[in-house]
Amino acid sequence: MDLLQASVNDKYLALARTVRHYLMTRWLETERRQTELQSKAVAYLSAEFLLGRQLDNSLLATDLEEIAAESLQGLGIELDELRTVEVEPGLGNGGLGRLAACFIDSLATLDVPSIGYGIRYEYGIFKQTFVDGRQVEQPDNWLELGSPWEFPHPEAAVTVNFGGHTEKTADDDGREVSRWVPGWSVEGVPYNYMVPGYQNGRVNTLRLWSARATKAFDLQIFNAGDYTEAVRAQTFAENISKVLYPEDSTPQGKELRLQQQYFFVACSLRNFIEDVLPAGYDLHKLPERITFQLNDTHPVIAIPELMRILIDERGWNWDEAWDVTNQVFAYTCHTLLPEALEVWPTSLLEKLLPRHLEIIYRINKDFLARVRETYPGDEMRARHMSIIAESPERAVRMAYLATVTGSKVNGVAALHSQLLRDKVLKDFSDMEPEKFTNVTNGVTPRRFVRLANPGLSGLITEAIGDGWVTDLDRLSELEPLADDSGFLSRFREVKAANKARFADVMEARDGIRVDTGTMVDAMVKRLHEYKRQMLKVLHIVSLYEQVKSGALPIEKVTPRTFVFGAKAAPGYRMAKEIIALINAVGRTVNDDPAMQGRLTIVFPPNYNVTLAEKLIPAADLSEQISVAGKEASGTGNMKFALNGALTIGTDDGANVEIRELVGDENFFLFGMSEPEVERVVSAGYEPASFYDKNAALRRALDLIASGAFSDGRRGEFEPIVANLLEQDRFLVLADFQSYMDAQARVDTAYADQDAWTRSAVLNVARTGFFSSDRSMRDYLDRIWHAEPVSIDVSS
Ligand code: 26Y
Repeated sequence: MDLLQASVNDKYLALARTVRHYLMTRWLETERRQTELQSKAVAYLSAEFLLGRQLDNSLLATDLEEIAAESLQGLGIELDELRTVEVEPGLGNGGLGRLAACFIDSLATLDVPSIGYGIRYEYGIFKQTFVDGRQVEQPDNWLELGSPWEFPHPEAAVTVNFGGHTEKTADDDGREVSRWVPGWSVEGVPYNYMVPGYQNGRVNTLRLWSARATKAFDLQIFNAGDYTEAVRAQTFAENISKVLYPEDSTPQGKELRLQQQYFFVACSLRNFIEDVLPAGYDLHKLPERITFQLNDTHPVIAIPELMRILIDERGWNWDEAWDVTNQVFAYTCHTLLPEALEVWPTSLLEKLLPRHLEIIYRINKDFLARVRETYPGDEMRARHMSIIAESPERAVRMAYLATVTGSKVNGVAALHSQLLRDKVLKDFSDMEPEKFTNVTNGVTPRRFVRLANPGLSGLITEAIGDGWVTDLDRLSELEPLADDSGFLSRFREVKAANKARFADVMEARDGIRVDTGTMVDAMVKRLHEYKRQMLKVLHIVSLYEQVKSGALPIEKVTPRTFVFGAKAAPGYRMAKEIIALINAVGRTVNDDPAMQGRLTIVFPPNYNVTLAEKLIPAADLSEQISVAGKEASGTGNMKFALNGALTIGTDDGANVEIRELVGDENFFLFGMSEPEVERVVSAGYEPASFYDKNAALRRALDLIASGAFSDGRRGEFEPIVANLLEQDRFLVLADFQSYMDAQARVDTAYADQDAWTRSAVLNVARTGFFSSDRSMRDYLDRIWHAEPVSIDVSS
């Protein structure tokens, strides 16, 4: 095509194809090496991979950025313009999906043979828009303009069965065996993505599955002459990979979701066993060759699937199959909310996966026998530990199935893993303590420092060299520079430039004005009551109320830009109300001349990885304010700290470890600890008593209830206020004063810019621990026991 006629998208696609072509040789070489060596590998099974844009990451991994920019310039094309047209693949909800993306980046960079398995959703996480301040969801048609980073392999499609029934027959030796007679099937088509290591010549694979109707299915109906029915069947099959479920933490017992889970897991196991392993591989040796890491319970149906393959398809006996299955799976739990633990009704499993249900029953029977042997006469314990729940309906507890089967079970931060052992999975940990371990989460420094923050990266590299990009502990060498005034002022300049860049993005993206002279105070994460965006709202409303009532002179208010980014699950009523409230408060406060632009609220819609990369480097303050004991880890907290924001946070998730590392004096701790929360709740928490006792809190809540943010309509936010006064499950009111006090300390600290910048530098210097490279090393040591294999780059 003629360059003059090429659209920006054409040019972007051309560049993407050039870069991927360059990576291809390395990809093939990586695969050749693995075929030759058959080293132990890791398969990361995850229903979500929240990848973010690919072009920048690929240019960095290949070190082609400079060359690309120059050659494009020669053609009169700006690389920066091409970057911005890429639509990010939003194939995840939030933390869990983004973590998977960080992990595969680190595995490739550490030279570990590994493969990611997931679903190629045609529609990713919905696009969030606001209409009158309320969230309205739009489909995310991310494939619309073409997707240059994927390689479809329709010729390698695999068949996945569903439904039908089981039959009892006898095997050759006359033993009774069960046989699955499926009712219907679909095909899974693999789409491969390259996962390049950072400038090391390794390119691993991410294999995402897309569903389509089977030929047999088509043919059958074609022969029956029912065209309409044939097309309907097609649609039915393709629905399986159509859309990412946007609920997080509230599992919906939806049949389609179970279909998705089994679909991708069945495709992945079959692909690994039949296509990745060499022909004739002795599956008894499987544990030497692979660990299947289960990213939460979403892929746990892989456990009975492997048992079924070994027993029904390979003719193994139960004990042999169990022995291998036991060794190849490990399970990561990402939650502490009891309501977030997935449970599948046996009635649904019976209908969709009858043979798997039988296998689960048998696993449970053997397990309960072990429990009774260990704890004779303790029937209560056996009932509690059963993989099968009996009420409210008979259902399979997927977390228990994973715990019973997995070689290891890990939580995602030190506190979280401790709470898993002490509470959520206590009986299991008492019985098999050595099974439980912790691996604190991490984030990839390539995307979230090197790419997102070129200014800071340049400054760091100038000071300590560029080794930090793959060895983030080396950031500690920056520590002495926290007392170097020259370094501090350059650090401040970088922050200022990042704020200017963020302001430009906000203007271009949403027409939102950001005052770069203010403190950027950011709270970005899914909207959830336990994360407590409400607490932040009460802080803002209270400041506003104090200014309006004359209690606080406006000149005393530290100029702040409060940035919110948050999607609510479409069916989560209260979360959506809170979004509406944030926007309503924003409108009122931003438009009030009395505020003189000192307090500004910006809530860009559709917060995603791409926006995170612009916001995080610009932030001064990171809000990590969940009620203690509910946020498993958090990973945004790590990204902010690494980019030199100070944290205001509770003693929750990985905040605990961040604070330990950066030091109390560089962290604004507030709120009840987890044991305190526990005590308050069991003593019978009465939120209204805090309202009664605390005048500032009362005034803030009354102001919301008065209609001040809803054009006088008093009922508008009544559900929120009533919920806080009557229930307040997440202790917002109980922590309010402590939070206000901590925010006052933030203001005081921020007033001394030298001291603040020093703290910011120390945050960077002391948080190298949170590299996902370190997380991967921990998984390798504690769970996977696989070794790096280097790829010869000269080829
Ligand atoms: C079952 C379905 C409804 C479901 C879908 C997505 C359930 C959960 C999720 C996602 C959970 C998630 O993102 N959890 C977060 O995982 C992060 C990575 O470990 C943690 O940092 C974070 O604290 C946790 O909330």
